[in-house]
Amino acid sequence: MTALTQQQIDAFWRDGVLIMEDAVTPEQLAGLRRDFAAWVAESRSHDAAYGEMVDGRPRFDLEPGHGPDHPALRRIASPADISDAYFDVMSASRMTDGAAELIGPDLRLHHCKINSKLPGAATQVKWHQDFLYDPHSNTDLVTALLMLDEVTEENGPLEVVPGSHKGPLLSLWHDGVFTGAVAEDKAAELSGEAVSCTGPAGSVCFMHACLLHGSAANRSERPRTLFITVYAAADAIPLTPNPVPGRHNGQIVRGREANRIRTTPFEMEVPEYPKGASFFVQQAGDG
Ligand SMILES: O=C(O)CCC(=O)C(=O)O
Repeated sequence: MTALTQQQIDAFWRDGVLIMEDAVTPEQLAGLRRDFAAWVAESRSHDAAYGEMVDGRPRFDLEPGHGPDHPALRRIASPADISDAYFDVMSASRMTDGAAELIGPDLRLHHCKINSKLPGAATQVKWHQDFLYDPHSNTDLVTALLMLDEVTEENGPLEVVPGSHKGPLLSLWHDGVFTGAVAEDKAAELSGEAVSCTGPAGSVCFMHACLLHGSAANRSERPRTLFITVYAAADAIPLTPNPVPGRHNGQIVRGREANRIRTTPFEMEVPEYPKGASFFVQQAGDG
């Protein structure tokens, strides 16, 4: 049995976005929520970003105003590195099946993270398209935003502009400065066209990498936690270093490796060259 109907697949390619309920089993959802609750509890004893990713940068990011009585854990990088529950859902869930049906059959993990908006959290995400953060040799990338809590209009849902994945890509640079977001006049225009992606806990929102999206602050008393996994078709070659390093990044999670040599800049395995060997091809007559 497939995870998605042909109608859902067509809707994804038409709108650039699709919500699928029951993307994980109740046991998988409980495992994700259990580990997240433990990380929130642990964050109470920290007053600055902590933990360590594979490149040495902190894994756990705290929002300004975080404290022991008011935990504001904002982001966890590559949770699949430190939790079997997250690794399992990223690699072997109905969510993984759905992603493979959209851009597979051969599917690779690009990166994963948790974005959390605890009650009252001020965090907003400005309008952008993921492809400009994760450019590849083709656009067969899908961001899967799995809802660990019910997502409503009030707790800071993802907002998208359906159809915007068909282009253009809007620059994140303004007056020579990288702002990470589209221009402010454009953002105001997009807010008028936006649709919220809401759903019960356990739903996933599949979003095309070129879709314009953002999200507002959590105005409610209820948390909004998303487990976000970016999947790429196996033949999409990353053109820039991975922004969220992780030890499973680049791993094939469905199907098989594309028939090419991997050259992901930050994860490239450097072969051992025989002594005296050079990267440069010797010209005839060079010696
Ligand atoms: O956490 C959110 O609401 C937005 C996530 C997002 O923009 C992204 O993953 O690119």
